[in-house]
Amino acid sequence: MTEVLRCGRSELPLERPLVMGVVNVTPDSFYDGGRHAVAAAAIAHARQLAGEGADLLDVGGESSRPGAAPVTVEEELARILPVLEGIAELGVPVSIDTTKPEVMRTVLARGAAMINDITALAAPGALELLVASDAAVCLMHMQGSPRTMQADPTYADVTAEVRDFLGARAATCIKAGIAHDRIVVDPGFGFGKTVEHNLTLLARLREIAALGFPVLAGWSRKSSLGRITGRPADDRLAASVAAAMLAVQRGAKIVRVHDVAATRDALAVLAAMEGRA
Ligand code: 7PJ
Repeated sequence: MTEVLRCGRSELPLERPLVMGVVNVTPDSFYDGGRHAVAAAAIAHARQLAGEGADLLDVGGESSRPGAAPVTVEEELARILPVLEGIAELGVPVSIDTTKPEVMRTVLARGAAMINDITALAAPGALELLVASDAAVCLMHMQGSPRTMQADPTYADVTAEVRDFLGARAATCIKAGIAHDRIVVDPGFGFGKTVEHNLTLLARLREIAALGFPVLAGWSRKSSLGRITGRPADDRLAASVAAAMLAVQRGAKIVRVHDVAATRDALAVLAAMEGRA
C-alpha cells in the first residue's frame, strides 16, 4: 500500500485519513449573481474549508449530478480558473473535478495537484496529459453517463465489477508511466448505482482497498442518504459524517465531503479510539 500520495509539489502522508473539501463553482438557480460573484463565493467557501482543516480542495465547474446539463470547455475554465488562482495562497493542494482533456491541460499548467475524473481518464488524450504531469489522479467508477446512469443500474456482482474496472484502469495508468503513488481509486458512490449497490460497496470497501491504491469515498449529502433518512440534501450532515466514518473504518484513505469541520471531529474520535490521537 502507498504510504504517501504524491500530487504535484505536495506529498500527502496517508497514515491518517485525508479530508477533501468540495468547492463547487456551478451557478445555480438560488445563487447566480454573475460570474465574478460566483467565483468570489467559491473562493470564500474554499478559504473556510481550508480553515476547518481540509487536506485537499476539490474544485469543480461542471455538475455531474444525475441529469445535469453539459458545459463547454470555455465555460468550465471561466468558472474554475479564477478560483484556482484565488485559492493558491491557501497552501492546500487543489484537485480539479473534470472529465475534459482541454481543461486538464490548462489547470495542470497552473498548478493543479490532482485531477479528479469521474470517467477515470476515458477521454482521448487525458491519460497522456497525466503522464506528462506530476499531478495525482483519482480514477472513479461510473456505470453509464451522468445523464442516464440512474435509469436502471445493473450488476451481477457490483463489488467485483467496480474493483476489476478500477484495477484495470490503474494498471493502464501505470503502464503508461503514472507512478503508483500518484493514483487514487474511487468506487463512485451514486454514479450508476442503486442505494443497495452503494451500501454493498460501502460494506465491502476493503475489497476495493485491497487493490493497493488509496481509496477515495464520496458519500457527502448524496441521494442514497436521503433515501435512507428521508431528509433533503441540506439536512444530511449527520448521515454524511456517519457514511464517511464507515468508509474510513473499511479502508478509505480520503473522504470527499462538503462539511470538513464535522468530518474532522468525527475522525478525531476514531483516531483517539485507535490510539492515533
Ligand atoms: C464524486 C465526485 C465522488 C469523486 C462528485 C456529488 C456529486 N468525484 N464528484 N467521487 N461525486 N471522485 O458530490 O454529490 O463520489 S459530484
